[in-house]
Amino acid sequence: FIAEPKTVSIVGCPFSGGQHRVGVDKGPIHMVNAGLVEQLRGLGWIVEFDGHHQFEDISAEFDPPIGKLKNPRFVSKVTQAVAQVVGDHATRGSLPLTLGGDHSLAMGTIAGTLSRYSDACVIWVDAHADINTHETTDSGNIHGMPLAFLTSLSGSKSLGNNNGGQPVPFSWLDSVHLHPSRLAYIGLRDVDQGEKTILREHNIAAFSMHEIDRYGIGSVVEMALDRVNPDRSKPIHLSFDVDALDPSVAPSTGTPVRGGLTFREGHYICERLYETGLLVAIDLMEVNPSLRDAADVQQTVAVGCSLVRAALGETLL
Ligand code: HAR
Ligand code: MN
Ligand code: MN
Ligand code: MN
Repeated sequence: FIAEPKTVSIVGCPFSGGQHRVGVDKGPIHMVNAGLVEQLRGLGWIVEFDGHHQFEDISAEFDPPIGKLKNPRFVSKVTQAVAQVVGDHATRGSLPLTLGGDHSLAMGTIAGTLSRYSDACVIWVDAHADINTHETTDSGNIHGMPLAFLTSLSGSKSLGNNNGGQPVPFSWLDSVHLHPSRLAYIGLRDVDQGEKTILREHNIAAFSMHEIDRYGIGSVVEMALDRVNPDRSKPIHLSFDVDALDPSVAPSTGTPVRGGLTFREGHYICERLYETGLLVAIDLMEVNPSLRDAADVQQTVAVGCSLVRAALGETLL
């Protein structure tokens, strides 16, 4: 789907409004400063990067919670802008690579992908399922909810219709719908009770660390593709939360969970998806350079860059 010579467009998203820890907005800056642009050029890509996005802030004073949802207007506005940018890059035949920032951004990136490729499927690599609805969320942090909005389990209608004459947050997503049969998870190990019910009721393809232990990562990636892309013909959006990796591999992230993917398992997923020739968009999310010491930050940023290179064709031989 991506035209030759291949162009990748980096969408740097210094955004942290979908959760409460400061610092995750600095992730994209660190990854670019680590030399990501040059590294991707070294793989033969034409790399477009014209600076990180500047998001117009909506301060908390003007963005009180709606139900349990925190910063709903801010997250909605930012993700809508991201959807536009990602959709524009995809429409021009370039591959959008979005660097986060917190995972609520995926509402924007996946909506953008779907605007160009309506039959796209999503491979979501994460310790978490990020499919809490406005009702099931405990934290109210929207980075735990993007897939509920994308699959229309939550939406503007579930938030009521009173926003002081302004559009209700997320009404821009009303027309967007990712069918649950187009979503596959790899790496899950911290799934909330309400999310487990959703995964079961919607028969969503979910491969946890248990399945990886049992079948190995090679089989699991094929099993995931068999569910969402059986004849290997549909465009693929890869949304990679760096906390899918074990904290010993990627320590500097907001919600680390032990028992995660090894360095190789994470890279294998990226390498195999590149190899399909079907990748049309990539997200690399939740790198937070503020949480740990300099060595841990450097390690996490480096592994983030390395995952992106693997997804864009870097091979071992
Ligand atoms: N499930 C929890 C919640 O809804 C935590 C999930 C958010 N953590 C992430 N997302 N990093 O992948 O708040
Ligand atoms: Mn996530
Ligand atoms: Mn996560
Ligand atoms: Mn919808």
